[in-house]
Amino acid sequence: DFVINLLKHPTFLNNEYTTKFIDETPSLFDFKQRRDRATKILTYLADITVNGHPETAGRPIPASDLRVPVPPKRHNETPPKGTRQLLEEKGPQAVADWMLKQKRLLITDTTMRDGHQSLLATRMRSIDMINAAPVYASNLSELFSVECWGGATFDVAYRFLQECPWQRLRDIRANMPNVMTQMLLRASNGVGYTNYPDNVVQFFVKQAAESGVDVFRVFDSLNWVENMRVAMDAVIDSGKICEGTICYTGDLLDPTRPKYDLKYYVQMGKDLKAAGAHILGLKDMAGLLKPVQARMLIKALKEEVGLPIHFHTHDTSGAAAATILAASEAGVDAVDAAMDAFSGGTSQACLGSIVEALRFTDRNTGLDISAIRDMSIYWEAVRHQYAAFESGLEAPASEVYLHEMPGGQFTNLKAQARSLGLEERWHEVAQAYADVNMMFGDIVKVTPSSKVVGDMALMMVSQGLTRAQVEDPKSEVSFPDSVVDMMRGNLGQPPGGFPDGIVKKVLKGEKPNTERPGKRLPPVDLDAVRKEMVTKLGLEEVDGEDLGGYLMYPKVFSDYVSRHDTYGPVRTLPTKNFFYGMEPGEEVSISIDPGVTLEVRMLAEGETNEEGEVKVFFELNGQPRTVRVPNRT
Ligand code: BTN
Ligand code: 3PY
Ligand code: ZN
Repeated sequence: DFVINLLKHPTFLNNEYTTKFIDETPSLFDFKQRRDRATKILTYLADITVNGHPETAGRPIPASDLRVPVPPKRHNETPPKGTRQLLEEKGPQAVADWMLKQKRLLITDTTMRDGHQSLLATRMRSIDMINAAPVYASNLSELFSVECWGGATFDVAYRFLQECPWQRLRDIRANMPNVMTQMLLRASNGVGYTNYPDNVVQFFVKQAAESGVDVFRVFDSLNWVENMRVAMDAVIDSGKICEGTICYTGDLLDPTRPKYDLKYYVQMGKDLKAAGAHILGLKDMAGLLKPVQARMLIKALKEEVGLPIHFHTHDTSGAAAATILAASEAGVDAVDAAMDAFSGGTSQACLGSIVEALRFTDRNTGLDISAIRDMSIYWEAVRHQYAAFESGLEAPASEVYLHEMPGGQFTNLKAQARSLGLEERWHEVAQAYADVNMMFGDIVKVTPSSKVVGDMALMMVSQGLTRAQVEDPKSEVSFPDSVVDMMRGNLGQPPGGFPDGIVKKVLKGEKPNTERPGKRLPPVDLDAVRKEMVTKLGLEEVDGEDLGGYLMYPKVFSDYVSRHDTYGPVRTLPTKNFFYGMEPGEEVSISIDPGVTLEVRMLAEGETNEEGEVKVFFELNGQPRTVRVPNRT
């Protein structure tokens, strides 16, 4: 076994072998561990083959003639230098200065984060991203950045995909060394749904920077700059790019909602600049910014703040491209778009079409349109594998201007409504969502404040309550926990505070905390948490990445560890097999480590015995292997 390991090791294969290599490569002695991992993966494949994946049950099935996603050919062996080299060599301020000097419109590709978060309930697996990353490096090196981390992807990776989000980040980084990676950070809410103690936020940012994030888009779910400083300072200290971000809501020309007008946004932009932002993010999470307003807003921010501006929007209304082109004319520096196959609807606007629209103009993006087409053909095949997670939004919807739901929440809330039997009453949910917003004082709705509004709206529709009934001091209403939490001040304060009436009603006289939540949260003893993880989870050692996972989501992370113990590194499975198992006669190659590949052939499924167990017969690297799993069907 030792010799076989040696012969297959990439270092040996590359003729870089010395005896020191044997001393320094304990994995050569890992054959027992590897056999264990193979058994675990076979157990997973057997279980899914027999019982199906719990998440795809009852959902649409991918077409039987599913095209295997094959990444396009790379145009070069050595990727050209990109924005990452600029950051590494000259630092974050140099990147910001460079942005201001560009004539072209800079583009961020969101396919690997917001694209699938908004279209496929965040279910894209790492393997489908890592296979694309080298092609991005070679063929799309003119991109400003690739958004591939943060937001909901962190939690979903552990919780539903049984994989480590940090490893995803490291693998993308290693395969795409020249384009900056970008993440979405919910300021003091980290990548979670509640404010964390300051030292947790600081630790998380530091680890994310070390593991490979270059650009941090930092926003607060109530647009409270005060509550963004800890995260922004941590990003600045790490030497990475701090994109301090304004969340856009409402309509800045609507005379009935004067709270969020041009003056408001310009002031927030100035505050973010004063707080140290290198770039000003403009995050239109619901896709509400209209072309005329975009022209006004971008122009005012450019003139009065002076930072490079990075604009993010969603295409729920169908009008995102018009807004992006208006923003481009007004001088916006960078915009987000998703590769064609992952664009439109609740996702971003179509990247290829924006590139085409600007071609032959003075804002030509410099991206190779044929490389985009080739890449999108790959993404199309990837998307088809996730048919079970499609939301089925059929057409653009101007209703978004009524409810103002973020693109990343829309499909989720719809699924929640379905599970409560309210799918038929979706338009009532949309109206209730708008009513709740006004009842809460017209707030920014973005994770986590959007979840609070959604919880309240669903409750009102399912219990048949109107806004007037909820607000009536004489009626008895039991509010969702998340609403109580927000009114207590645990997510911070919106501009002007929450209306007194609703605070009194929700808190039943309890006094809210209107200070920054982090000010009251005691620091977490990180060493004690590491020790707790060793004893509770049976881990030998706890690195910063695992600690970061546990600090954000103790239960989700613990469940991930215990499933990993049973099923091994299932992130290495092709997506089709991860969700649907194998068919008799099917063969797959599973690369569990660089240079270590399992060749698995599924032979047959046996009968179920009296104990309710099934034998599943495989060939593993040519040797017969049998796995027994419970039959739960
Ligand atoms: C997940 O993280 O939920 C997906 C991977 C683990 C699912 C396995 S499949 C067999 C077993 N039965 C379940 O319902 N879950 C686990
Ligand atoms: C997130 O926080 O995940 C978002 O996408 C907000 O828009
Ligand atoms: Zn978004």
